Amino acid sequence: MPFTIDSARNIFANTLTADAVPATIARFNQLNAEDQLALIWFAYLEMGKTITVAAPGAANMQFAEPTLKEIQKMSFQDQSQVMCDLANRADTPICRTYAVWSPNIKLGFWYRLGQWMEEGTVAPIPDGYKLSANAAAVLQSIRGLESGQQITVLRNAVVDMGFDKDKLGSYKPVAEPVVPPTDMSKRTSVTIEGVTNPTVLSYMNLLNANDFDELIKLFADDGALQPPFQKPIVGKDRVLRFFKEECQNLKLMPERGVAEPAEDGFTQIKVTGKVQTPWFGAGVGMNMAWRFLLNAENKIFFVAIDLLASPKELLNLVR
Ligand code: ECH
Ligand code: GLY
Ligand code: GLY
Ligand code: GLY
Repeated sequence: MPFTIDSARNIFANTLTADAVPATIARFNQLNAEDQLALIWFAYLEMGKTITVAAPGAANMQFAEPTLKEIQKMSFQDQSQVMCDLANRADTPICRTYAVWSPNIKLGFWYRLGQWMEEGTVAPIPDGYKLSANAAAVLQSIRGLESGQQITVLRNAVVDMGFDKDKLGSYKPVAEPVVPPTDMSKRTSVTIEGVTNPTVLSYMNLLNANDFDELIKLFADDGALQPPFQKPIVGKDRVLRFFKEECQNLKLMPERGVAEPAEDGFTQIKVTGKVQTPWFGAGVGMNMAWRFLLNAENKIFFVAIDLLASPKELLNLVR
């Protein structure tokens, strides 16, 4: 039977992903907005003691600037209301504006609000705010996660805030401009123990170089990419848009892998290694797997990117 995107999702099915992340998010989503905001505040402050977040670039901040200015002028009470509205995914003008921002713009927006809350120029989390028992339990679970999982929980919480995009009808997504690809003379190339497949090696090298127009040529027309904890993004146009909107300046550091023939002349390849986000650089190495399914022409029919349950999973290359 030929592969479908759905059946492709099951290759290397015994890959252990970090289920603690969606489980924590689900519990977080049960909390009321005040608790959600206070919990993130406490988690963010605690994490800041061991890992450093990079300031967002100006290119990133320009889109959030008008909304930030608007919030700056409000009373503390109105500021708190805006933050609760975002957590509640309410239908307000600010929540609608926020909804269409790329993840990096949303993160930059909260980064700035966090700075102002710390300074005391924007409504802080009330001194001595006491988390509910449930919120305290969720915070305790977050403390127990490895840093790559912690930042994924925070990122997902931020991405999910605001009005529901799917209820907007047609809209224009707002993302930071695409940086030019790295100059040829400055590019790096990875080596992967156990994998010599040129498509897989080019995938890593082209993504590291922000060369999305070349990267997308590695995909089959009906190819798909599945980001961590998400449904597959299907079709070259959509995948290319995702690369340009959400995948700039990543650092992929694959370590090892295995390649095996599959049905219909397809090849399945699993690679494990580390990934860094520009927000935390070398401070956080996320333990990742890539599960590739290549067609007979060596084009990517499917690739899943998984956040792994533990560093031990980096060595799990069995089918
Ligand atoms: C304060 C209190 C009130 C509420 C809020 C606050 C602010 C919170 C802030 C949080 C900032 C969090 C940040 C998190 C960043 C996380 C980044 C991650 C990136 C992961 C990327 C990966 C990429 C994988 C991929 C690979 C591919 O091969 C294909 C593409 C792709 C405190 C004010 C909210 C400020 C900055 C987790 C794994 C490898 C799939 C992308
Ligand atoms: N500083 C990380 C970013 O703007 O993407
Ligand atoms: N957390 C995976 C992504 O950047 O979409
Ligand atoms: N390539 C940017 C970084 O992760 O440091």
